[in-house]
Amino acid sequence: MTEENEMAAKSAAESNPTHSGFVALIGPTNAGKSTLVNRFVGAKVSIVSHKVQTTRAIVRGIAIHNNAQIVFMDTPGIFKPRRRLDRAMVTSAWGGAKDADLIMLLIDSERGLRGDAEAILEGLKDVPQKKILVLNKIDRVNRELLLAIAATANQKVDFDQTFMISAENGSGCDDVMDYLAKTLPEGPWYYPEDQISDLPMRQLAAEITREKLFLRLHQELPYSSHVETEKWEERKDGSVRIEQVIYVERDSQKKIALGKGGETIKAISSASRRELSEILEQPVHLFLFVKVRENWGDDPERFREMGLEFPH
Ligand SMILES: Nc1nc2c(ncn2[C@@H]2O[C@H](COP(=O)(O)OP(=O)(O)OP(=O)(O)O)[C@@H](O)[C@H]2O)c(=O)[nH]1
Ligand SMILES: [Mg+2]
Repeated sequence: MTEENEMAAKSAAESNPTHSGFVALIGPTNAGKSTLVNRFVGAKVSIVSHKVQTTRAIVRGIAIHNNAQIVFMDTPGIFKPRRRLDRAMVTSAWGGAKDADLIMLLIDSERGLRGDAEAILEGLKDVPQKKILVLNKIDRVNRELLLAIAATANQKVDFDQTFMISAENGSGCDDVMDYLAKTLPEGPWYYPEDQISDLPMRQLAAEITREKLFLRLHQELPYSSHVETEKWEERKDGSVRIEQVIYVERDSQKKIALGKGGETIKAISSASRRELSEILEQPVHLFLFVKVRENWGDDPERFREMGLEFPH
């Protein structure tokens, strides 16, 4: 570079400095937090389902917008915990908020502020970071209702801004990104430019299978199960062999997970395999084993696998 070019580059960098920071997405379960993180990142980094309590631990999704690198922390939904796993999930969500530069409260506009949302607003009052309110699923409700929710929430918590979006169809999402890119502090980026998540591939693969399980199984079963990747073998022919274990709590659950003639597990396996080979861009041989482990919900090792603190 000539001296002149170097000076020009330096002054461009000074007038357009990089920004970076951590944004925690918190909210009631099923508000659309994971859907929104995937949209911001532009790839699937966190699993989504129509069921509550899909996300179990914090997933970081990394996006670049203008000259900012924005690290989104997708957190488990906040609800009234019953089991030990519930408590660990809710604790991890509030922990994510504590670690963030900025907190985004995501509300399902159709459900409004009843129940868990009210308790979260109460909890946010004393949180010192800058907070924004994001009303999601605006494709489902009318404008008057949105304005009413925004007014009530803003009376309770001092939000810097309110946005109205649809994580599903993308409307309003660019405005949020513009705001974040200029509001996050100036500073160097935290991650390499091409990194989109902090989740190791083995764990993402387990999550993808867990998503298929959430979509296929019903009642208490999704909540009584847990997936771990046990083996990952790259083969000479360019394919990969992945072995995963689905833990359930009782033998009766194992029967349901397998299904008649194994048809349920086969459907879960082929849906997961298809998505994994798309993500990995290579052929995948997926082997799923269902094991009964009665008290996995009280086993510290399982919590560690998930990236959760074990609550005593
Ligand atoms: N109509 C509509 N549905 C949405 C929108 N955003 C998300 N959803 C749906 O809402 C459901 C929950 O989405 P998730 O992204 O899993 O919600 P979450 O907040 O991460 O949920 P937990 O991880 O369980 O706390 C899914 O069925 C999504 O497809 C939206 O803008 N409009
Ligand atoms: Mg989620």
